[in-house]
Amino acid sequence: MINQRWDIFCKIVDNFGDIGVCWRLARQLRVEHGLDVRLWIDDLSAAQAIIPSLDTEKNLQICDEINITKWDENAAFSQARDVVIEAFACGLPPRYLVAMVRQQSKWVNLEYLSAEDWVADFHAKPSPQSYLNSANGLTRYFYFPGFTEATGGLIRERNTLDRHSDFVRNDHDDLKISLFCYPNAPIKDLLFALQTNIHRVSVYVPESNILPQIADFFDAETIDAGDYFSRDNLQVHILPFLSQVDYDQLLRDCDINFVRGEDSWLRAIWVGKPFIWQPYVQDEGAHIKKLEAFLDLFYAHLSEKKVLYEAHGYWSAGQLPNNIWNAYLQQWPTIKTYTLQRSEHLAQQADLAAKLVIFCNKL
Ligand code: TRH
Repeated sequence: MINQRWDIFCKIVDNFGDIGVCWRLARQLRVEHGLDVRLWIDDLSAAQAIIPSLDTEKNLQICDEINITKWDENAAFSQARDVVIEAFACGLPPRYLVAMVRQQSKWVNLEYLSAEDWVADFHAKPSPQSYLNSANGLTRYFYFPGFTEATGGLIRERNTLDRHSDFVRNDHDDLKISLFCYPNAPIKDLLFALQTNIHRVSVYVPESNILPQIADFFDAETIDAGDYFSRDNLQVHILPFLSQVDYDQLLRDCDINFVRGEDSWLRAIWVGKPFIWQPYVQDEGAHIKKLEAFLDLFYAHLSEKKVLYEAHGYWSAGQLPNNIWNAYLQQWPTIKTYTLQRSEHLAQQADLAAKLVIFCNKL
């Protein structure tokens, strides 16, 4: 397995999830499995938020032992690698497919994470391809991450469950909350509820597209990283967009984490603290099915789970009544104990990178 050469193709569609997942996976394949990984990225400027050392002017470079190649139509597609990971059905360049046929590369499409039941039925299924001619020998495999043994597993590095951190230095006994969500979340409802909380609350907000809502709540004309606002029992700290390592630490330090999409969702699970997840909005309410499937799976063994369904449901629907939030807070100690146990239980399963390497070896 050592020195096997892998390619990962990443198209940044929207937000940071695509590159966030690809970067974590690339690093883990390199560090924990010794693979020679090349990561193709179509939008280096967007990727720089996740890979701060990336030079957006360079088409070829090495960051953290990963070969990064700018993916545009002028790129050299003549050398395909042993294993090719197509992230989130991003579509491979036709000239690269020609090289894959020559190399007889193993081709895996990494899918989005979902806790829905159908995932296990579709995971690892082959789809013979007929590019160039009908029998080119290429087969594209669907690789579905997931929460059960019958799926492709969850991204989790070796040190993920190391819970020590001191990112947020806060001497007070405040309730600490991190806030990362989509702009349609009821951010002002949340801030209003927190303002009237009986204990002090500190909210940490890494820079993202929700800052206008926060500025609006505090009647601020501008808002930037480093700003601090307070009203009654609520303090809000605006942070810069953090490195993944620092973001993970922030999650470890907070008592409640609001997370979104795919990668921050998973990190919130691994830190074992209560969290509220907002799924990425999809057509025809597909994200609500995804949310319900996850709540059913994750809180399966919690008897008092109504409050979790309500808090998540309202958060995704764009309003958060005070009584729902207060009910959630009342349950918080129970949710805290449960989340930690559930996180540790899930971490007993093999992780995605380990399963992916075994899967590709067997192809
Ligand atoms: O940015 P996202 O909304 O990404 C989404 C989802 O992945 C969604 O499933 C996908 O369909 C869509 O993109 C295209 O949320 P996500 O997945 O949590 O990704 C955010 C990444 O940013 C994650 O790797 C954590 C990282 N991050 C930091 O590194 N620093 C920060 O300060 C913050 C807030 C996040």
